[in-house]
Amino acid sequence: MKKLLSVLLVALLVAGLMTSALAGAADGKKIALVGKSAGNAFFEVAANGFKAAGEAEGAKVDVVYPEDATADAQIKVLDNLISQQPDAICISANDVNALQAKLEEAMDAGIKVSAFDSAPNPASRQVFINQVTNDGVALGLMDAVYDIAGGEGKWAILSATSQAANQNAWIDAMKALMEADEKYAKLELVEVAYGDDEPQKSTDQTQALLDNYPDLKVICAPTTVGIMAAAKLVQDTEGCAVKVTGLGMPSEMLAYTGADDAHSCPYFFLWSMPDLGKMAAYTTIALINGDITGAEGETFTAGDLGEYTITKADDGGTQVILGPLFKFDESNVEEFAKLY
Ligand code: RAM
Repeated sequence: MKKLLSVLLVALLVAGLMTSALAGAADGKKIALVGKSAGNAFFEVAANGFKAAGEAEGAKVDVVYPEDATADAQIKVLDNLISQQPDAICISANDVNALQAKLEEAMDAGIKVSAFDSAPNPASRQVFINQVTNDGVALGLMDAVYDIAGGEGKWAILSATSQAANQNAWIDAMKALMEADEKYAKLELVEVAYGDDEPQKSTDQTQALLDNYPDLKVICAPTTVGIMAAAKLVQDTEGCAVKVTGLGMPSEMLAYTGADDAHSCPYFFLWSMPDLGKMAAYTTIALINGDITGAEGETFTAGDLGEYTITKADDGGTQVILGPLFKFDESNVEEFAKLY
């Protein structure tokens, strides 16, 4: 009897282990996550969230970075990935159109393709995981520039690369807002500079803006690499009255954020980084499992983030929107810096 009981117990245990091992929605699936460039903490944090969610569902997640923040370097990465036949590729695009042939090749080979953070054109993807609507980002940044500049004066943008799909979409939306709303009429955008999401180039471009426009009031950097470089240079430049805002990581902006003269950045924005990675993972898994195809109107459950509906994106493709823009200032930057 005792023996029978222990055999039964072992059998139950094995069955239990087997079901828990098989319980993931992505058991045995291979997913490749492709960032814009290596060495950018933004992608490392996003990848951690993606990996944790993907692996909890049983997937094997490979995080791959191109040599630099260009489409060519991403094409090399994609070539290599396609030959490995993962179940899905989720990519942050360095260019809107240049990846199309490669991503179509991937989809033709049966690989599901999603994009996060920076969207390649609609033909290049099945669905885009968008952190915040383009208009939401643009309005947040424009109002910050307006507020910090006191409603008038010269301001400049320090962007990532000139081809970056996400930054270009946000900058276009900011320009459209300036045209559409009289409120911004006294703000003069003097230049859009490109730091290529490289710290040194971003610092050099900031220095050039300071040199070329002595009466510049605000630099808006819609890139975490750019804002950190600009905020540091401005803060380290004695007597410099320029203020910096844009999109940043709290951990990278902690030293520069404050309302007083000693700090170069009164406030800046981003979104929930852990949730972005998680959301991208769940959306990609939903594609793999056929729960969604990426068509407008489809719904799916993104783990504990809840239910999401796929909507039409500004570019005519489809997207899922994560949520609102978060504002970080001296009241909360320290707390969020512990997270990302
Ligand atoms: C940089 C990258 C990324 C962008 C953030 C805000 O890290 O360019 O694509 O979303 O900034």
